[in-house]
Amino acid sequence: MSNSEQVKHTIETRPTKPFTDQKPGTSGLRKPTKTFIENQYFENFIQAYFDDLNETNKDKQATLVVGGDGRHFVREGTRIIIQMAAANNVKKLFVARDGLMSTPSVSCVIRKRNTDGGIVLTASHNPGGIDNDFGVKFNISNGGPAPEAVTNSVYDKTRQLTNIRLCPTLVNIDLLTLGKHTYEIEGRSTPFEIEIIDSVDDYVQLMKSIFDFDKIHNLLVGDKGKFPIMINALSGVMGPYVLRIFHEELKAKDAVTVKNCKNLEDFGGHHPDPNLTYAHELVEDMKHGDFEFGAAFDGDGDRNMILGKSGFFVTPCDSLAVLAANLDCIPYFKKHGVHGYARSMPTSGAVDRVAAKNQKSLYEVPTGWKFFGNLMDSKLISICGEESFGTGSDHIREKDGMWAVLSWLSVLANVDRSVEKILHAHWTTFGRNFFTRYDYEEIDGPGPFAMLKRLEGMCMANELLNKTFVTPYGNKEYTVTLMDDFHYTDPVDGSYTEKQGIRIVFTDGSRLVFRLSGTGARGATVRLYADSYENDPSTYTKDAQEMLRPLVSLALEIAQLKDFTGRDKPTVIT
Ligand code: VG1
Ligand code: CO
Repeated sequence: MSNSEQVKHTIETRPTKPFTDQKPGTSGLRKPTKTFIENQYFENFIQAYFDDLNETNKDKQATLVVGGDGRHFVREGTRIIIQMAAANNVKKLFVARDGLMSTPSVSCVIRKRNTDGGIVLTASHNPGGIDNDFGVKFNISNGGPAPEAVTNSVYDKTRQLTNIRLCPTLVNIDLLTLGKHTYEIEGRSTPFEIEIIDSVDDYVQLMKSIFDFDKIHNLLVGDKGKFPIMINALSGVMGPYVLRIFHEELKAKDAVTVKNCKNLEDFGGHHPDPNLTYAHELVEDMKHGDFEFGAAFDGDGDRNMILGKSGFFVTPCDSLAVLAANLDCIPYFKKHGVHGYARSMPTSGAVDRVAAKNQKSLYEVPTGWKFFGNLMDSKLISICGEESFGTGSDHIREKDGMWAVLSWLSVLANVDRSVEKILHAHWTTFGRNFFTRYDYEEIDGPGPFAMLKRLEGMCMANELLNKTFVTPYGNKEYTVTLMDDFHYTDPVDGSYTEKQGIRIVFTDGSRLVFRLSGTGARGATVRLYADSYENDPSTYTKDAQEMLRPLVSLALEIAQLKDFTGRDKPTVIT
């Protein structure tokens, strides 16, 4: 469908008052949904973004993609962005049908259609609905999350904003029907264009160019017998992607059981976060042993959780390492080669061992996908990941849940049909990094900040260097070889980032990390990460929590966590 109206829309300039708290965190701006809806809070943030875009583009008219994860206010937010884009010199908007597009898919569309960037309306793994969270992420022309230089500049503008611009008469746009529309805007020499695009098409084509779909089809329903799997979309944006890829493209409806593929504005009241706590339904479904493989995604589809038969859990750190070690199972990497690997700082060192064996470079960056972009653009890395259930490659510039699942199925099709056996073989070759993360979520008051402050002071004074601790649990000894506040200089553009987490490294290579979450919308969330390495094969089948108990107990002691936070146990353990 194509339509071109004759009416001229006028631009209205509406006064507003600036907000002081619109600083984007690890991945966009996240706040309670009501905060976004009230007092033009959302409009202000979007206006600051357009102001910044027009300033950096020197008023060259931009083309952008808009999509979201379907949570409450995504569709209305999409309509507001349309009205504001028309009034802010945007040439063209590619709008996802019904406002729905996964974060990786937005990245794909930005790259494929050469746009200047995109806006993703999502608070990702945070719960949705009128009483929960909403969020906005900006992506740049490489398809990746805006780097800090951009988000800081937008933030500066949010604090000075005096008015917003929009075309209030641009209403009743049919977001459900694919097609192009052009609108005449008064005061603009060029018309404003909108194209409603399919949410899934571009992305599916990209996946088909990366993976051997025939081979995955054969794994699922081929001559070696059915390979039943379970996919749970947690009522996020991934439903249509799952149905299209597994049922239509891979023609594997018989083998692929799906759940929660209908997108809900409040994700059914759940956290759309694929981990053992919040994706409990998948864990239960897997326990019976009827499925060889299980996976879940987060609200916006960039995270993934991988389970093997009977719920065998693959930690995201191991998932990254296993994929890094088996990239030759994926046609894309055969064609493009494999540059280096990267992981976020708190992610376990499992992938480092694969890098060492394969003689590839390994980069360690701060938490947040935005730090991988330059490394990929400069062909320094091909694959990267975070302990927070994020895995991806340089096919786009976001982490990609579906890519991770198709990568795993490729490994299962080529190496061994058992996830558990693949992991055991991996540990036999490389040894095993035991890893866990404790989250203490939504703590009120200043305690968490004071705790971090004290740890920062300990770093500055080098207080713990060479100190030996006997752990309160298990009488194990640990000697500190490094304690610092992680900072990072981007090797490509030299940009510098500091205070990215307190890191304590021990002589045996074990590590503890403490940081505050940058994605929460209320209170403060403390994250504690523990990583230790074993190369004694008798330990490989041991329970990670059991193995890490001494290290974790030491962490709690060093940080005096209970005293500062009032919490004696975490809300989530992964
Ligand atoms: C968390 C994760 C981080 C991830 C970020 C965005 O950030 O720890 O690894 O990149 O979420 O993921 P934080 O600051 O809360 O620890 V997503 O899927 O919510 O955009
Ligand atoms: Co996400």
